[in-house]
Amino acid sequence: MNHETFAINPTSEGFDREAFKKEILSNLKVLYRKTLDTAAKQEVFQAVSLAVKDLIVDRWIATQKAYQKKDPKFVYYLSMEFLMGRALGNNLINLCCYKEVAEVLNEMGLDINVIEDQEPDAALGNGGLGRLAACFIESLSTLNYPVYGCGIRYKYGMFKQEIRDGYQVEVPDNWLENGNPFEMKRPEYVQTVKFGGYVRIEWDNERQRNRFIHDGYDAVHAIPYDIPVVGYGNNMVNALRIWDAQPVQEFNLASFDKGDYLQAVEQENLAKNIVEVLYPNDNHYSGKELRLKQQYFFVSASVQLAIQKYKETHSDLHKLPEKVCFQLNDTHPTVTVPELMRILLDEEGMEWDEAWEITTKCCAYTNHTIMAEALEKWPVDLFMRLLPRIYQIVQEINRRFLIQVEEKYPNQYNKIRSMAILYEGQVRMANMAIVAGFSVNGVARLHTEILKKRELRDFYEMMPEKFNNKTNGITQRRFLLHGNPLLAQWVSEKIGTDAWITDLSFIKNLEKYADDPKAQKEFMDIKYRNKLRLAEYVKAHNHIDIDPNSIFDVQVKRLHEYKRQLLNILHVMYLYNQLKANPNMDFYPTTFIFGAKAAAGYKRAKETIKLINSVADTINNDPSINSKIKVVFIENYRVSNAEIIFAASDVSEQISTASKEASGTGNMKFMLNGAVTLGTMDGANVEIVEEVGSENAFIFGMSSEEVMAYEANGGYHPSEIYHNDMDIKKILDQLVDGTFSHGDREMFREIYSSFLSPSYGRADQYFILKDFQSYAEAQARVNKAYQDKSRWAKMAILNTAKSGKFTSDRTIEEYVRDIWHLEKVQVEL
Ligand code: 26Q
Repeated sequence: MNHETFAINPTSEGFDREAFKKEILSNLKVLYRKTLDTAAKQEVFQAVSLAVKDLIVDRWIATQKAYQKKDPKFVYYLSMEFLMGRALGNNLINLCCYKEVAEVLNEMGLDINVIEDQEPDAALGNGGLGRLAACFIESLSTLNYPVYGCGIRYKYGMFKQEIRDGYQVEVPDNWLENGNPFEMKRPEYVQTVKFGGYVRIEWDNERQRNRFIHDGYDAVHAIPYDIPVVGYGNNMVNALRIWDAQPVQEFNLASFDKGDYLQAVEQENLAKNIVEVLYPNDNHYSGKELRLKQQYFFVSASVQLAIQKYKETHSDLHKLPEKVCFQLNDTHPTVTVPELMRILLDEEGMEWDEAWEITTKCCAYTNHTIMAEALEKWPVDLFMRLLPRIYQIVQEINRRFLIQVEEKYPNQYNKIRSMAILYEGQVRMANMAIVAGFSVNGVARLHTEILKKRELRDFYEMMPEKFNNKTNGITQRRFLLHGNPLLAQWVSEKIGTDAWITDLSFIKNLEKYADDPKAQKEFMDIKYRNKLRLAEYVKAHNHIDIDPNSIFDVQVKRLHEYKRQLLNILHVMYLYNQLKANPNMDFYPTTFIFGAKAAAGYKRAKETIKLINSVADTINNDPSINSKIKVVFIENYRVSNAEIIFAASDVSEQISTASKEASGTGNMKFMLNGAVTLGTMDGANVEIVEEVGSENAFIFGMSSEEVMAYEANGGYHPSEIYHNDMDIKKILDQLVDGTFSHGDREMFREIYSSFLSPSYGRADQYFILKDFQSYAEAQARVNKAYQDKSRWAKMAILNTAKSGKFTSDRTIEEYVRDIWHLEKVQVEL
C-alpha cells in the first residue's frame, strides 16, 4: 500500500517512527515482561494496537474539546448489531499511517499482515444490517459529523462456523479472550435499568396529577465501553458505545447470612445473561424474552445517558430535538419511544402532549425488510410482565393513535387492523416506530416503493410526509483501500488523485480507461494477483487447490432461502450433468465459491450448506470433469475474509427472489472491486444496473411485480416445470437418488419435497424452478463473455468506475440532509 504517492495525508506527516517503535517495545515490556524476540504474535498485536490507541486518544480528546466548544447536534445510531470486523488495519488507514507502520514493523522483522491476522473480528452482528451500522459510523466520522453508535457488548458475538463432514457446526466466539486493546471502560457513566415489578399510582397533591411509581423490580447496572471510530485523515474520533451488564448488588458472602443470598445470585445471573450472546438470526424474528431484555437494556441505558449529557449543558428539554436524534436501526431498538416518554413523563414531570411532541421529533426509523417472518411482534403478556411501566405508555400511545385513525377513517376497521400498535394480543414494533417516528426510510429505491405501495400502504396514505428512501452504501476505506491495496493504488495512479478515498465520485474518471488495452491488462493482472491471494487462503483453510485462471463466481452472504443459494448449487449440478454428457462442450473453467452462515436453528439453511459441500465433494473429486468446475465452501465467512474474497471475484451472485432483498450491500462491495453482477432486479441491484448499464451486468429472472402477482394468487405449480424440463427433472431426482450423497436417498429429501410436495408452506416459495432456465442462460452468457478477455476487462473496469453512488458517504450525506440535520465539526490537533 502506498498512500504517499499522492500526499493528502495531514496526520502521517507528524508520524514519528522511532517513537512508535519505542512504544511498541515498551508496551511489550509493561504488558508481558517480554522483549520482541520472546513475544508471541498475539502479544505483539496487543502492543502495536496499544501504540495505535495512543495516537487515537490524542485525536479523541481533541474531538471532545471541539464538541464542548461547538455543542453540536448528535445522532445516536441505536442498533442491536455493529459488525465492525477488525480494527487495527482500518485505524491505521484512517490515521493515514498504514504504510509507515508497515515499514516500522518490517524494520523490526514483523509482517503487518501477520500482526493484523492476530486480531479477532468484532462480530457483533449477523449480516447486512450490522455491517451497514459499522459503515455508517465510519462514514460519519470521516465526514466530520457527531455520532454515538449505541449497542451491546456481547460476550459472544456471531458464532464461528466450522464445517465437519459437510455440516455446519457452531463454535462460541470468545472474542474478548485476549482483551480488546482499543476499547475504554467508562464506569463513570453507569446507568441503572429496571425490569419486571409493578406500577403504583400515587396522587401528587402539589401538582394535582397522578404519579407512576415503578416498584418491586430487578435492577441491572449498564456499564459502557467506548470503541473509537476514527475518521479518515480529519482528526475526528467518535465512539461506538457498547453496554455491558453488571449486577447492582455485587454477589458477596456477607449476604449469605442475611438471607438474600439467592437474590444476589439471581441478580448476578440476570446481568450475565443479558449480554451473554448475539442472537444469530438474520431476517428472522424469534419471540424470546431474553431478546426483549437485551433491547430494553441497551436502549434504556443509551437514552438515559443521552438525556443526562444534554442536561449537563441545557436546561430546557423541549429543545432536545435540536441536539439529539435517535435513529432506530430496524425495529429492534423501538422501545426507545416509550422509554423516552417514560423519562420525560415520570422523571421530568412533563405532560403527555409536551413529551410526545419531543419524542416524535427525536425518533426516526429505518426499515430493512419486508419479509413477514422478520417483523417483531411481542406477546402482550410477556411485554407487560417484563416492562410494566413501558407497557402502560405503549397502551396510551396506541389509544391516542387509534382515535386519530378513527377520526380520519370513520368505521374503517381494516385501517385499525393494519395500523394498530396493539393488536390480537401483540405489540407490533414496526407500527410503533412508524407512528412515533418523524421519518420512515427504506434502504433502496425499489424497497421503499414496495413499502409505500404494499407493506406499509395504509401508513403511507395517512402520513406520506414521513416516508423517504436512503439507498444503502459501503465504505471504500475498508472495502477498497484496506481490502484491495493493489487496485486502490492503481485507481489513484490512473485518475491522478487519491481524492476518491473521501469522495468516491472521483472514481468515475476511470471510465476513460475501460477500452484502453494497457489499462485492461493492468486491471486484470491485479485481479489475478488478488485471485492468487484468495487461492492461497483457500488452500490454507480448505486444503483445496483452485485455479486463479478460472472464473471466480462468488456468492457470499447469510444463508437464507430467499437469497437462493439453492438456485446456485442446483445450477452447478446441472452444469456437471452437461459436462459429463458432453465433455467437449464450450465451457470456460469456473470456480464456484460459497460462503454463508446459517442461523443455528434454521434447518433448511443447514441442509443447503450440506448440499453445497456434498456437491463440492463429488465434483471436485470426479477426474472426468478435469477441474473444469470446482466448488468451494469457505468456512466461517466474516468481514475479515470478505475483504479478500471481494477483491478476488469476477462474478458477483446477487440472485434473490425479486422483491425480497431490501437492498443488499455485498453487491456494492463486489462492484467496487470490479466484479460483474449476475443478478435479479431486486434491492439495490436495480440501481447498480442503472449506474453501470445493463450491458455490463447479467440480469435474469422474474421482476418483483411478477413475483408479487404470483404471490397474490397463491404461488405457481413447480411440478409442471419438473415434468416438462428434463434437465430440471434430472437435478431434482439426483437429490434423492444418492448421486451426491454416497447413495443416501434421504439426505436431501426435504429439499426435494420443498419443490413438489412441501410438508408446510407453498411449493417452491422462492420461485427457484421458475427462474432456473433464465438463470442458466445468464450463466451461459457470463461464461461466453469471460472468454472475450478485452470485453470482460472493460466490463470489470466499468463496474469499478460506476460504483461512486454506492459509498456510505453519499448515504450519510442524505441522512444528514433529510433526517438528522447535523453540522460538520472541525477538529484541530
Ligand atoms: C429479530 C428478532 C429477534 C432476533 C433477531 C432478529 C433480527 C436480527 C437481524 C432480524 C433481522 C436481522 C437482520 C436483518 C438484515 O440484515 N437485513 C438486511 O439489511 C441490509 C442493510 O439494510 C440490507 O442490505 C439487506 O437487504 C437486508 O436483508
